Amino acid sequence: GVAERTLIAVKPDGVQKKLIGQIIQRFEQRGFKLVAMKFLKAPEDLLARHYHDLHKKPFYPNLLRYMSSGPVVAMVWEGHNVVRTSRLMVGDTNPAEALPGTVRGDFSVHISRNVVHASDSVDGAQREIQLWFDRRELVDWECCDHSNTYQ
Ligand code: YYY
Ligand code: MG
Repeated sequence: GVAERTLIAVKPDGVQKKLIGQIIQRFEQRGFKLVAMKFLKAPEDLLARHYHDLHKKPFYPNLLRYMSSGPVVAMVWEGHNVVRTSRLMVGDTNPAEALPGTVRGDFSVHISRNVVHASDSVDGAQREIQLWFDRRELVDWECCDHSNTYQ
């Protein structure tokens, strides 16, 4: 089977705040492997499917408006425990609770503009990756530092 993968996205506020490079850098430096990446204005139907579990929440209309307000960077990252480790790197959903050193804890203050998305489970990640990427967009390559990252 394929190693664990997750969907990370720099949200429109993260793009506007010029954080794309810094966010990518954190995942690269941690030792995860980039599998796919694209820059796009997410279509409304994609966002609706991405957030379908939240469609009854009071914040849902604002969430979709925000996520479609500008371009995002969608990425697939791979590695040992990448789903859980990414959630730790991204920090609490509410930036007020996100620890310093996390993406949200370093770059955001309000839950409605929390800079980045990270899948919250391995199953959720698989669903989201299929939603955002065609199978052919997932790049098969050897990461030269593999033996320095893993046993
Ligand atoms: O997975 P995560 O992004 O950390 O949080 P979710 O509970 O999946 O909510 C998705 C998204 O919705 C969150 O990143 C911000 C927004 N949101 C909000 O605007 N207000 C809330 N009370 C809860 C979530
Ligand atoms: Mg979520």
